[in-house]
Amino acid sequence: MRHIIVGTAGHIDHGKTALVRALTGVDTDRLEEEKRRGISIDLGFAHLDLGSTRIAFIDVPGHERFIKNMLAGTGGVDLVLLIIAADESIKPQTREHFDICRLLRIPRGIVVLTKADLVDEDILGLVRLEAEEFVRESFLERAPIVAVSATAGTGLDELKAAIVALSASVIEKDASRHFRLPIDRSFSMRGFGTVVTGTLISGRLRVEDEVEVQPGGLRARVRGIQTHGKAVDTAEAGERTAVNLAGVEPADLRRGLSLVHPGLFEPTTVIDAAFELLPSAAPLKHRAPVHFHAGTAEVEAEARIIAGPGVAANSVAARVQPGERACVRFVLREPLLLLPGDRFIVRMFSPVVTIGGGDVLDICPPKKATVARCEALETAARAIHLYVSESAHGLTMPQLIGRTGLRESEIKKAIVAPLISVAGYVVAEPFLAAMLARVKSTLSAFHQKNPLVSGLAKEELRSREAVPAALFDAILGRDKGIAADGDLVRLATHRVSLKQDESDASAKIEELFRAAGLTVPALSEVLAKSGVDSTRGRNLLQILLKSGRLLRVGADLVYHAEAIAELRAVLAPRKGQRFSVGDFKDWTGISRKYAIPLLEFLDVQRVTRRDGDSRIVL
Ligand SMILES: Nc1nc2c(ncn2[C@@H]2O[C@H](COP(=O)(O)OP(=O)(O)OP(=O)(O)O)[C@@H](O)[C@H]2O)c(=O)[nH]1
Ligand SMILES: [Mg+2]
Repeated sequence: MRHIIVGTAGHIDHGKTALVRALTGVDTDRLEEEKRRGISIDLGFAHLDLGSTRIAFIDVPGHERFIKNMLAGTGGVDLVLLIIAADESIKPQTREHFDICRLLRIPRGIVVLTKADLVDEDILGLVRLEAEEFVRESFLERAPIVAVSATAGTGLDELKAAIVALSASVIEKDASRHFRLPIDRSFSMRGFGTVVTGTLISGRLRVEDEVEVQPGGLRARVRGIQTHGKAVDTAEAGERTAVNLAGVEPADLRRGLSLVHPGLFEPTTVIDAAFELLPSAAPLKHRAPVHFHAGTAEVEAEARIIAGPGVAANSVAARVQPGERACVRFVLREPLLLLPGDRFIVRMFSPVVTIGGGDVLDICPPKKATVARCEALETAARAIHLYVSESAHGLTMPQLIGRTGLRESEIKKAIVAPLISVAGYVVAEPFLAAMLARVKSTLSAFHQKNPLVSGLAKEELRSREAVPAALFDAILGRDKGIAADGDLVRLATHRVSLKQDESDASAKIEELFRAAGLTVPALSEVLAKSGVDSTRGRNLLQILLKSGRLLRVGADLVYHAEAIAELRAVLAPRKGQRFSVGDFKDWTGISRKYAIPLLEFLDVQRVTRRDGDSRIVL
């Protein structure tokens, strides 16, 4: 089954609703007020199967006061029926609806001349010519023009055939993309609870899925799905979808919100966009207040013209001229869920008329933007490169998905030189190179100043660079010139080299400990005798400890390795023997003060094992 969404468009009273009813048998004017006034106010929905094509009709109101509602229905349309009443020809909302369809880039359509029964052949021929002229150089230039009468039933078969023929060229919306459902209705249904409807513009939805309502971030569970009035397990992109939700109240939901998969996207209040001002509009001024429509949503916004050649930044004199394209920032009064590539429509405040529309380029732009930057955003790979270069330390895959709306596989394709993936971050090579250069110069200065210290604390280096620990480790690991030794980082070439007086002192310290054997001297005493100042003395001690010639047994207790070897030799012949601290003192002549820390040290070394009050020689 092929699914296509067919929307109506056209001036009030031109027979849109009557045509949908003639085609489907459904009167989409359901509201009491619609029936009373004989006009459509809100969107109407009906469907029809033609062979293997399932057509969902979205009937829109023509009244200029309800363009807002018309816009909420026109976003996901694959094929538009541009309705022109044969007895009235082209009227203001014929133009405005047609402009909207062009700006939203609806890809195809059919011009339908309605109420053909009310005019003679000559007039019909004339209106046909006017219609041809009207759509010249637009997406409808070669579109079929079909004359119909909803009352007489003429032309309907020809129209159906034209719809089926054109639907063959509809590129189906992509079910493999991220799920998005802009809500166009929400209500409560007896026995079901909360229900929302909308055109599933991308991805797919399954019963029992968890969904997120954006903006707002509420979570809900999909209790049931209907498409075309039938319960289904899965709805796919391109289908009109009704979703029964558990966990949210009807009052939490309304037209303009979207359902998405949880945790992927954040709403935004500032976007940069490629904007097109209609030739019929007045020049657009910098900071003009506008109505911004995207998907089923509408918010008030301020248009800020982005500086470019001939346009000074934030200049009050900046203007977009009629018929021109420009880069424009929209500052939204309320957050909206938008993604790059979304189409939008802009309407003026007074008079409230459609003045233009465009493509969302960036949903999280930096404070200052330029035309060149906006232009770079038009290809995904360049946009990703830009986002990564502008970020503090690269972006993760979830961040890139949230920023671009692309799939992981598409983003991966865009990760080409100079971008690379490191520890879950996409970073730019120049950023890595600059960081490594900084780290090396810091290390080199540090070694120069502290030749006796083997390295600088990694955490100190990392916090200077302000990057996450895993990323920092991976970046350091990429450079053979840097050696990480536990928590210390050094240049790979750095060796602690002792000057003559230092190596004398080092030998002296070692000798003092060796000579002391198990009768351990106080540290301060040894350092005082070393002949160098206490800071250097402590550094030398560190080096000796690191080399293994001295061993740290307690906080202030150091033994020469030979003394410990001697102890092991005392214990070795007693393997398996149980002994007390007293025995140990007898065997070694060590006082109780030192026996305890030494035994604990030996426990750790697995020379002995503590067992209750006694120990066993291992
Ligand atoms: N004679 C004749 N009258 C028609 C035909 N189609 C619609 N009408 C009449 O025209 C009037 C308006 O028709 P609708 O279908 O409500 O027009 P619409 O375009 O949906 O109007 P809005 O939704 O308010 O923009 C109604 O009184 C219809 O009966 C037709 O083919 N022939
Ligand atoms: Mg109508």
